[in-house]
Amino acid sequence: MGVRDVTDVHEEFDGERLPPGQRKTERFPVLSLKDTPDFDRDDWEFTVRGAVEEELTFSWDEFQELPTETQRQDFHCVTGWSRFDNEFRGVTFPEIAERAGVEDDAVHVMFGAMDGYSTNLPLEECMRREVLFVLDFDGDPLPSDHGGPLRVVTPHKYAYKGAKWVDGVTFLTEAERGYWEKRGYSNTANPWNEERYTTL
Ligand SMILES: Nc1nc2c(c(=O)[nH]1)N[C@H]1C(S)=C(S)[C@@H](COP(=O)(O)O)O[C@H]1N2
Ligand SMILES: [Mo]
Repeated sequence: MGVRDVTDVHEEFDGERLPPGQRKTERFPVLSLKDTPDFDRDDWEFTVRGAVEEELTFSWDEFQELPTETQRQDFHCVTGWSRFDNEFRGVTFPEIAERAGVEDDAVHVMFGAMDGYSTNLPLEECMRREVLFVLDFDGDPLPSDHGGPLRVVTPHKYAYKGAKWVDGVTFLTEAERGYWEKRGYSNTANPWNEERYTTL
């Protein structure tokens, strides 16, 4: 199976590969609000809820049955570093959405996580194959500090739009804000426009 290279996503936003005000790093810093949550594969559950035709629940084993793809992606942190060429294997957002059947009135999405974090995006900004529910990073299971066993990545947005330890998605008929979006980080988070903070 090949690797889909999506490191050209910046072209869509008329920007350079390295967004303005970012520094390229080879390291992969960990940024978490709280401690890394414990993962017990027997208790783990992933739910799809809200404005869908069928609410879904996946056990760990069931989630492993979903089709995955491997992509090469860049990662931009709002605190000013970018890490290029990360290889992520995961399930695409559209794959999950299609299985649940998104209702016509759904316009927005909220991601939930095992540490209580949440983050939101408009539906159309999620219905992109590079929005991945990541299982593996550079060929190995995603390290727990980086959100393993499952996290979201959003290479078209600053990385706080990607929930680590993601355990559910809710389709919404009205926009809502997640953890950082309520606390001053930009709701839109486009790195090529430097949408870092909400100006109040
Ligand atoms: N569940 C959860 N997801 C999260 C966070 C968090 O604290 N909890 N931090 C966010 C922020 S602010 C960033 S920059 C990235 C950091 O990912 P990393 O620790 O793998 O670098 O995860 C995002 N997703
Ligand atoms: Mo962040």
